[in-house]
Amino acid sequence: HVKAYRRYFDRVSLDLGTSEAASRTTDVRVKEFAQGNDPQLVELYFQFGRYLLICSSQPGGQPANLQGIWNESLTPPWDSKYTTNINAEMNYWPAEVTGLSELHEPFITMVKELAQTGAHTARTMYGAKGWVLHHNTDIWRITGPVDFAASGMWPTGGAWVCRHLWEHYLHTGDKEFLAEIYPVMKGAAEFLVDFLIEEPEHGWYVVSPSTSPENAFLRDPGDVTVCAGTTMDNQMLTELFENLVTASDILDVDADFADTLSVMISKLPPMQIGRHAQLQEWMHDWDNPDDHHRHVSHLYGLFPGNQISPWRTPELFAAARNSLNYRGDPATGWSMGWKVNLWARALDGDHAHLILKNALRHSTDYGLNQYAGGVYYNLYDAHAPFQIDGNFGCCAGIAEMLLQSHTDTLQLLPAMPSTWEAEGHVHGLKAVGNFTVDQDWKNGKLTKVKVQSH
Ligand code: FUC
Repeated sequence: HVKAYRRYFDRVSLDLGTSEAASRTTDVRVKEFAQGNDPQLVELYFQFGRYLLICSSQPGGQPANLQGIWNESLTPPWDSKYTTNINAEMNYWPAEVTGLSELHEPFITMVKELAQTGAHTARTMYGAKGWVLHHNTDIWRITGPVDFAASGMWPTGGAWVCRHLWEHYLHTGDKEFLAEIYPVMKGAAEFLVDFLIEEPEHGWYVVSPSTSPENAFLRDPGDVTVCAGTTMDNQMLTELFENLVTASDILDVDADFADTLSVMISKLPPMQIGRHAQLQEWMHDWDNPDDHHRHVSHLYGLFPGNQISPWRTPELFAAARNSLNYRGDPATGWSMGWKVNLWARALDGDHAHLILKNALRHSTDYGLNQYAGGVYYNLYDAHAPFQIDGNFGCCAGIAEMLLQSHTDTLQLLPAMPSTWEAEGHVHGLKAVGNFTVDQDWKNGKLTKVKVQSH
């Protein structure tokens, strides 16, 4: 076992410094983390996340599900499946950046299989071309709406899972792989092009009906607003269409379809800033600053997407930060995993670290309470009971605090919290363009950087 996991594991080494707390047992360290000084626990949590992916996502097997492979129940929460409006994707956020690229394979294969079952659903349910995925799938690769009607009818899962195909290409530069997955990405776009309708006010092309996953602007518990043209849908469609235009150019195929997509991009609703100086979650200015919902879907463009950045879109960047502040810090396990990444992309290391403190709070909740966050003593993430996405989200978030490469640049130590500054290193993180980056620092300043191109 040691030999098998070390093969992948040893590619990345992280040292954030070790304090006296590291000599205590894990239960004590978890209980004391928020008050004390224990940077090594963050390092452990990061490496534990990588270890969990190594052990739950081997090439040729199934992708890690809501419990990875560690479900103990015959009636687990959400059937221990794959929720595709955040959770399944979050499991794979660490794959490329933390040097585990080939462990992305089970997820990528699942996407190829979803393109087959999803073509049937697109045809029979909507009379549409291409393939569709709603908010959930399972080992049989179901693609129709399930669970609560409004949550289940979100029709843009295909765009989100396709981002993983593209990320794998970006991190490996493997053009044969790009040629292989191009038809899958194209099929996802064909469905969306077919599905888009023109809204009457501005003439924008919108996905309708849809949702901003699981959220509502009118706050009755359990409500989900069914509407048109949500910000997340627009961001995901823009991204998928742009990636396809780039791919068609690289592969020298489908110039006509690329032209269609370019026209479509220009007709999608733009991201908008609302009356609370927030990035609007919906096409209309409906956001409520007291909304602390766990999903932060409209911030997709900040992370995992790259449409919002301080130098390309400074106004939207400021608005996204405001939205993040309004949403608040405490949340369910995976939601905090997302927020670590978002604060890292907002270039605020201390805030990202504050979220980590909340995420590493000890959870005493072993029942069925999805609002419980924190971790158990074995460092499994609590979304009571255990849900593994929070482990993977935080793992990716810690990497994101130390290296970013989503804007055609390498950002070295972009969101370093003051508590880690004394001395440390991170070696082996991977960047877009197939680079391995080693960074050493002292007193908050880089002392050595090694960038290796593959
Ligand atoms: C989404 C989330 C829930 C839970 C479920 C598996 O529906 O909103 O919190 O994580 O997936």
